Amino acid sequence: MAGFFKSLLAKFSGKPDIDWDDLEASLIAGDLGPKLAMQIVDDLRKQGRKLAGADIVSVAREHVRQILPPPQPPIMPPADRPFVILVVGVNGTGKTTSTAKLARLLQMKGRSVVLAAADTFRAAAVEQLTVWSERLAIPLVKGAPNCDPASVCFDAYELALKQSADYLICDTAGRLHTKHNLMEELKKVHRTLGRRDPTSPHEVLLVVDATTGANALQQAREFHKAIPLTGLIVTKLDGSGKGGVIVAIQQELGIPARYVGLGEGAEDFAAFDPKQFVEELL
Ligand SMILES: Nc1nc2c(ncn2[C@@H]2O[C@H](COP(=O)(O)OP(=O)(O)OP(=O)(O)O)[C@@H](O)[C@H]2O)c(=O)[nH]1
Ligand SMILES: [Mg+2]
Repeated sequence: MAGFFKSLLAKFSGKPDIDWDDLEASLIAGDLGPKLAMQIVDDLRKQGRKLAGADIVSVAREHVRQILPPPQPPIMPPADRPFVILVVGVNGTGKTTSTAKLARLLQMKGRSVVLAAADTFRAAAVEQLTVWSERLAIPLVKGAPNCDPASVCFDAYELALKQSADYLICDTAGRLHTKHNLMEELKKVHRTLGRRDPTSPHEVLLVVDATTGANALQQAREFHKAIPLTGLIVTKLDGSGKGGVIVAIQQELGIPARYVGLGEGAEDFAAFDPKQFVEELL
């Protein structure tokens, strides 16, 4: 995906005049969202001088830089409780893979993790996480097929507490944000995780697939209405997705990107770095 700015530069360099509609369309195609696209175009037009491709890129970059906040420290749990991360999103965005990758990342930092397989819908989903948990040697709590995902999360919380684990990460089933009953189920999972510690879950991470572009913004809006999201995991940035949706979601909803998925391998995962994103990825 790297190269959105590069493609802008190539497209608008060496032209006698800027085609403003074309520029706005290109910015929207980069998933930056119509609002930001308009702001960037307005800003450039106001300059009232002859502009080169490099000017377009530097103005766009500056706008993006101002929208992305410096990484904020998350809310911390009480000292004797696990830090709880709830992973949510629509089907197939990369929740289970990201749950495992995040567990691995924390494990590499010397932290202990417990996993909850709260996708009780599909047997294959539990198996998928079981394979990861065995590979990483991380305890996994799972329930009977079709059992209540909230009860799996509750049991996993108890285990994390008992083992004095640093983190509990709960993988959930993919759900369409338009399905009312599934969103109610998610609210119950959220409430249940707060039973022993009202500050839990400390992070609710929405997993969005960068290749779905602007659709991810709509998913973020709807999930955020159901349960308060604290951050994003943006996956498949190794594909055709440009990652502009990170900027659009931050600008409209104030939800920051926390992690990025850069491939299918366990190591293709990193904490989101706004500076690197603006300078290299976008
Ligand atoms: N290229 C690439 N593939 C990814 C990335 N993250 C996940 N995938 C792939 O996306 C597919 C779906 O990943 P899952 O983790 O099963 O997605 P999920 O959100 O748990 O899916 P459901 O549980 O069915 O909703 C798998 O083939 C993953 O290997 C990524 O960052 N890059
Ligand atoms: Mg899954």
